[in-house]
Amino acid sequence: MIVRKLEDIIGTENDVDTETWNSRRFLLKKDGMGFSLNDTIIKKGTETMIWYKNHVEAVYCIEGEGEIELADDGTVYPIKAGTMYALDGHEKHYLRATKSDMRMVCVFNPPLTGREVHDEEGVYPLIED
Ligand code: 9YT
Repeated sequence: MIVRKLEDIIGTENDVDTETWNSRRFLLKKDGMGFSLNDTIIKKGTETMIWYKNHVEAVYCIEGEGEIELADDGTVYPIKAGTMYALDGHEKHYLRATKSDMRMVCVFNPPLTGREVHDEEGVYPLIED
């Protein structure tokens, strides 16, 4: 069994901070669960272009407000605490924290391996053994 606390992750190598988001990585590939689990803050007033070509991701908002816009057709879905979205089709999108920081619980399959950050296309690399 694995037990971890956010307070023990903050400030470590599993706390990945960028200009637009801060991801605290609870579970990674090395934990052997088949998925990764992060507690992520999307910073207020930011927009992040994301395109998980190599992963599916489920995102559950537990604090804050914002929106997700699909790049393909411009559909915008509002997000607030209690909203979940799942990128089951590798949708390219823009994630915006409009009114406040948003706090999201993020699950990736295949699992993230460590300190992934988006490349210029919004992609995380697929790291295989
Ligand atoms: C919701 C989302 O995809 N945010 C970007 C960061 C990512 N969730 C991560 O690496 O935790």
